[in-house]
Amino acid sequence: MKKVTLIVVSIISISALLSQDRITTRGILHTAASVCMDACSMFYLEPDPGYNSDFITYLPDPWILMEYVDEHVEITGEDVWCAECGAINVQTIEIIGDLPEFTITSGILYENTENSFCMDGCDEFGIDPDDGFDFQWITTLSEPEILLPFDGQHIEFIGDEITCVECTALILGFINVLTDDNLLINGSFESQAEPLITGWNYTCSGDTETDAPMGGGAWSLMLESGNTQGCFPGIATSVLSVTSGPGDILQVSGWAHQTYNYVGAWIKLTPVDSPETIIGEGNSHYLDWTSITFTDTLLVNENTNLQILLDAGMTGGSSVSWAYFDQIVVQKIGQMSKGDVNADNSSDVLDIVIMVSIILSISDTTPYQLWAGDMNLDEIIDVLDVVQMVNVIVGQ
Ligand SMILES: [Ca+2]
Ligand SMILES: [Ca+2]
Ligand SMILES: [Ca+2]
Repeated sequence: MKKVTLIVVSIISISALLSQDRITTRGILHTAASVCMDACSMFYLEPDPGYNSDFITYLPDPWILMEYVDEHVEITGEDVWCAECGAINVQTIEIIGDLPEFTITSGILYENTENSFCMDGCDEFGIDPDDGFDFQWITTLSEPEILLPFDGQHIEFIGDEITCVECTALILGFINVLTDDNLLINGSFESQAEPLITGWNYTCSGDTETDAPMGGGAWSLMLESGNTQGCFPGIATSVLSVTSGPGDILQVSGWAHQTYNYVGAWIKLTPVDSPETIIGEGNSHYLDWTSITFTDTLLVNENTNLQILLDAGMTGGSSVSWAYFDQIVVQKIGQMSKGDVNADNSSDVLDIVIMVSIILSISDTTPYQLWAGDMNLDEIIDVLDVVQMVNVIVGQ
């Protein structure tokens, strides 16, 4: 009888080995309430974004894992099945830090084209600090082209302090561009190298993650795609800090990437109370960070509260995908006015000529022309608008 049992066990372990892949996971290790009364359910992992929550064990001696409790760890292992529960059986476990210790400063970056003060080339760039921050030299170790695109910009600089022959300087860790006229409060999902989610709402899962494009600092938003058999839509929204007005020209820019081919990641500008009305949008379905920019004129007749809507796309069935977003910037870059039908920044007889040709159906009407020529806000252009336009010109 014993012999037979042994044979059965060995067959199970061979088939298990054939189907097992090495698993890597990350998160905070906790002790678990023993739901299964076996060695598999003594510990569980509170996972980092993108990883699964699992029971964790080390079958030869689970108690060894006590020293990793409450630590942020990376684990490799294999799936095992105990009497009642499954777990990941640890092969390697390592305590990992969230981010190295960095020095953080904030201010205007400039290239040091004056004589070198340091005689060791460590003063290639400087930072004119904001209140509350110290002056710092910044070195690229003779690769200034890395920082030249940010020359003159207001940035957070997050770097390692190094000592050269004569000076101390920071070398590059991360740059987070601070866009002072950004109408979004928290478009980079961080402040001073700490993750920040302030100002954003989601429908499904979302969290900050250390994956950012150049100029986007250290953190981005990792947003779960919608799933037709789970939570959807996979969106996050943030309301602009000021109300937008008729004719405002808004430029939206940002970075996005997907983790699964053929699922998109969209940045959209919509009214807060009508998110299905897309004022402007851009998207990426690439796995690498992609820059997205679009510009739109707000063709409305009343002040409107707008929001940025980040859309992580949609998958079906068991597919899971995540989209990453960062450095979302919304700027008002111009203003169009009622009456300026030909968009030359003045209202005059040339605009009336176009309005008349529209009324006589001589020319097609663009959405902008319809908005600009509709002086009396009744959504058509007719002689009443021309009369009002004449009054405006005569009254100037
Ligand atoms: Ca960021
Ligand atoms: Ca005009
Ligand atoms: Ca009208």
